[in-house]
Amino acid sequence: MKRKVMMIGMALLGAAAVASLSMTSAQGKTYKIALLVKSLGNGFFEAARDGGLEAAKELKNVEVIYTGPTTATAEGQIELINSLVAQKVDAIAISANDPNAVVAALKKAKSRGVKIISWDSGVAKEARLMHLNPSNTALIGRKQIEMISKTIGGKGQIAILSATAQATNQNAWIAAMKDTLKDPMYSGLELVDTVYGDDQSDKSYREALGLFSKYPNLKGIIAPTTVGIAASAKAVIDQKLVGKVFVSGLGLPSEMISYVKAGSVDTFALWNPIDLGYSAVYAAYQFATRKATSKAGAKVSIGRMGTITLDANLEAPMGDPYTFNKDNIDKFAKAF
Ligand code: RAM
Repeated sequence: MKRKVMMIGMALLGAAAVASLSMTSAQGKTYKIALLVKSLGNGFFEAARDGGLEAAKELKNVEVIYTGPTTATAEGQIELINSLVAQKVDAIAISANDPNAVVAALKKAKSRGVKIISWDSGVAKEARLMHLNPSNTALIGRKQIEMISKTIGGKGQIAILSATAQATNQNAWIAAMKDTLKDPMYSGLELVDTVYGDDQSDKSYREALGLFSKYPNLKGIIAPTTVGIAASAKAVIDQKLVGKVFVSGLGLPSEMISYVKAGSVDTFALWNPIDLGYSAVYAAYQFATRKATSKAGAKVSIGRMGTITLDANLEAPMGDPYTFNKDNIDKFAKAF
């Protein structure tokens, strides 16, 4: 993926790499906004970082600090939250590995004047000013059942291969999938298992192999994670199960293109992660500069993506997901 990013600062923050773009306006303050992700080395978050840097460039008086632990753990994020407070950031936009475990650290940050929002994977309401969902949660869940059902002809065993067991976003999507499965329309699908690859390629790959041996009649895997879907699709090919087991879920077109062409994936979905990172930084800036308020019905600008309205839970979706298949993947794989 070709991305035009200006990285003029690379430093180490604990175990985490930090990319920063500083654009100081002629006069006045530069706002330090941390984009704290679940883990480094994940293409989804790298695309979101590029969107965040784009927002910083547009807003001019923003420095984005992109950071995350090396593995997707709450402990790693807590350490980073404490470091960010010491660095006197103005805002933290977090995609959380656990909705509750990071709350105490975030509250401490808040008491030091740091504005907290969550995006992608949320934190408990008490610890944030708002949460930016990529899309509507129920819709994302339903979509994934629809996709696999269509591919396998509405019949057979399916399994879910998720990220970490505590991930707020995956757990909400899995709950929505289970709700969708209650629809008589999907009575031919049998959900046999849910396993966790922790957003690590090798663990996800091993979990996929485990599913193949435990369920010889398995027809489909839904992986609501960009790491899990790519690892599962590779496992299907390596095990020569193309045509027998199909993988669907949420993935990056740039990472999935070869699997779609090889036939282990028919359709999958995602929103634009660049837009999501852009929107997260833009929204965090609105709170840091006191242009937005944290209350139900309040409107928050997300720049070129428009304006979102906070619901009773102080959440808002960015937009609708896209669906990818062999007919459109070439075009999208160039973007993210
Ligand atoms: C992984 C992460 C992320 C999720 C995507 C779909 O990259 O778990 O939080 O939104 O998948």
